[in-house]
Formats: sequence, structure tokens, C-alpha cells
Amino acid sequence: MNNDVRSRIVLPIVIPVIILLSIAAFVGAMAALFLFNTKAGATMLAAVAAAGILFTISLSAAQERLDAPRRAVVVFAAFLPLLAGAAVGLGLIGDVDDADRMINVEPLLVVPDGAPEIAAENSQEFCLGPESSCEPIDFWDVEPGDVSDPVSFVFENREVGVDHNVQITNLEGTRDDPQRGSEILADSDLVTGPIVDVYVHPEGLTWEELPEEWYFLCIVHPSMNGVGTVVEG
Ligand SMILES: [Cu+2]
Repeated sequence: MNNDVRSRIVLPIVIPVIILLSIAAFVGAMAALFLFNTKAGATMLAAVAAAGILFTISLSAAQERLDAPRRAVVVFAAFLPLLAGAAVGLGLIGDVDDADRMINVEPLLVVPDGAPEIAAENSQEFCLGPESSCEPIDFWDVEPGDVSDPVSFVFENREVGVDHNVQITNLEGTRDDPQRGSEILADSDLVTGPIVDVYVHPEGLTWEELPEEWYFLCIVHPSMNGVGTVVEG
């Protein structure tokens, strides 16, 4: 390849790509440094990295041309703290506990597609539907995205300043005279309205593992109750 081709065709492509990759590496290193680190570690490493970068800039600005040792110092000062921070963040060095680095060992709760919605607008009954036309329910026919999804729902507590939750138990009694069972199958947090609370069964109990009919209630207002069934879509 002659020099002309190199400077006209290759370099205009290669140099921007190298610059882009460097930017990506820099942002990634910074992200790892800040996100997956202890508070003290992130602060310290960020300060050292910033100092290194400042030092590098001042050193390069003061010199017309950097000789080899100075260049090594520049690279060392600018990149080492960043690399060290990223390595700590990624768990390569330092042996910092995952929890301390604030890495979620467990993935964040993922709400399955098609998780059913249920709402409360008063303390008498649950209802289904949008605000102002929410239909009170005694029976909750749940149509989950997939019956093998974990039991999950989006609970909208629309009553200002009032606590509600949704608990699911086995069903005692009959469909027309339902009673709360002793076995708690799902239990969402007690939340003060107005709020939208998402529940996903923490152990992954699935819809198809529920009994055919089950009981649901609000633990604060036992009159808010009903019988639920899963219907396949
Ligand atoms: Cu309630």
C-alpha cells in the first residue's frame, strides 16, 4: 500500500474509529468506576483519575514535544487510575464484595409482559379499569401474558393517603361465599396512594402453579376481596 492510499483512504476511516473506540472505552471505564464501586472507592479513584488527567494536560501543554520518559509518565498518570477504577468496578482487582460495589447480584425485577392490572379507588373493593370508570370486582379473571410467568401484577392505589395492598391466598369456602385461606401465595407491599406498585413473586411462583381458584384481598381492608382465576388468553 503506498503512502498516498494510506493517507487518503485508510487513515480517514481508521482514525475516527480509533477515536470512537477510545471515547467508548473512556466512558465505559468511567461508568464502571462510578457505578460499580464503593462510595469511598469511587470518590477516591475519580479524584485520582481527574488529577491524573489534569497533570497530563498540564505536562503536555508545557512541552513542545514529549520525550519518551515524560510520555510514559503521561500515560501512567492519565490512564492508570482510570484502568484501576474500571478493574475494581468490574471485580478484577480489589476483591470488593459485589453488594458493596452495588452490583445487583440478582437481576432487577423484570415485570412480565401482560402482567394484569388491578386498582383501588376506595377502601370497599378493588376495581379494574381506568380512573373514573373503574369497575368494582368480586371476581378477578386474570389473563397473564403467559401462564408460566411468575405471579405478577401492577397495582394502582389511587386513594390519596390510604394504604392498600394485594394479597393472594388459597380459597376457603365457595366462590359465592369466599373466605381467606391460610396459605399466602402472593403478598404485595402495603403502599400509600396515589402510587403504582409493581409486584413480581419473589420466588417465581407461576400463575399455573396457583390453585384453580384463589382468594385475593387487601390486608388492611378485608372487605376488599374476591375470587381470582387464571384464564388463558
Ligand atoms: Cu385496602
